[in-house]
Amino acid sequence: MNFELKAQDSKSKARAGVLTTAHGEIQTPIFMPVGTVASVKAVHQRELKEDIKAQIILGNTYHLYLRPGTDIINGAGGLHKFMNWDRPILTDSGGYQVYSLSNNNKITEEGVKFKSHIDGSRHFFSPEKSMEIQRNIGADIIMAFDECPPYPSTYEYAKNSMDMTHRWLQRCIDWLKENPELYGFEQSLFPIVQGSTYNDLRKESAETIASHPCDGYAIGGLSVGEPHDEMYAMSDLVCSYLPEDKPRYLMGVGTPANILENIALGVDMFDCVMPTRNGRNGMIFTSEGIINIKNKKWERDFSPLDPNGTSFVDSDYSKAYLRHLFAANEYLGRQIASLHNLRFYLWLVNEAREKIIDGTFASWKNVMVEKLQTRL
Ligand code: PRF
Repeated sequence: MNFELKAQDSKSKARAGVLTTAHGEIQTPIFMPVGTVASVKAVHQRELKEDIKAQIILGNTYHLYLRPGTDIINGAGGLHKFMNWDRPILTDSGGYQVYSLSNNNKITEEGVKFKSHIDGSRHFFSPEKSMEIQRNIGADIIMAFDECPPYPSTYEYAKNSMDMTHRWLQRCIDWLKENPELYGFEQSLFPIVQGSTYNDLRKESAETIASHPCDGYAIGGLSVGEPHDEMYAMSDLVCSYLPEDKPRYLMGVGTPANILENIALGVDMFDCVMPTRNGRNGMIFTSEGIINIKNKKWERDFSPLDPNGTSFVDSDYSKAYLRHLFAANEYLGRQIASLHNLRFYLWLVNEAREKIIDGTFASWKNVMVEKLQTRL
């Protein structure tokens, strides 16, 4: 894997780059649609490529391990083949989803015991197990097994958890050294910085993580309930200790405004369920602000869904029509909203990239952030 910086903004810490993987190039900054169970909910792979212009998507170890199971994905020849997606894939390592979804999970030095959210069956993840599953899934970027402490956490909890995440990282690295790739292409391990909202822990974690030579580095443990300013402060601090010449991935962030603010701090990669999950709930993100399409206000608004939008649904359908689909609980409403929102997120990061390259990012960002937070 190779990362090349193409431009750096002079008025902020924003960067534009190209990340090259075995399944093609990724232009950064980039947003990665979430395809938890080998499906980006309500959108086809063809739409993802041709309409949304997704360059990389995300899968989840936790979900894919429980269903369909490692054996079936391996039998298909890996996730790319199983789901017919030939562009890059990143998988999260499983821990975060265990903490947020499973019942009765128990974290020890060895790993995490948990009960499936699907059928209550008992399972165990460790750093080694997560690496084994991620080898079988076969994503281009695989994530280290970490613990994301809840917010707020005491200093003591955050410190112990961070130290364990660092020990777990070494176990991931050791296991990968002994166990080569299964499908003949490179898989890059991204380690994850933790440390909750404590400056000294974040610094220590970033320095520890950065001491391992990796193709990219992730920032975890943010967007878990802390105020936005605190998230930005942590992200800024961590970026200052991560290598300049490697991509930085902020996990699970966020709103369009959060993404632009973090690009300005030097983050290159993002993922979030918001465009799809909130989209299925009727929330439409546009360059002028946020629309709740279920609102009665749109009942007779026959204007295009998003006159500035860059996907076909933006001009093909009106606000009134999409509102009707939601009112009638039609599948198509959720499909249109998901496609629109994902295209909007991909458009937004690409605009950011172009502004970084032409030197106008910082002032553009400030204008956009205001608009993006407006409720229409
Ligand atoms: N760790 C992992 N995945 C994550 C997170 C984390 O801290 C977050 C936090 N926002 C989202 N996804 N492994």
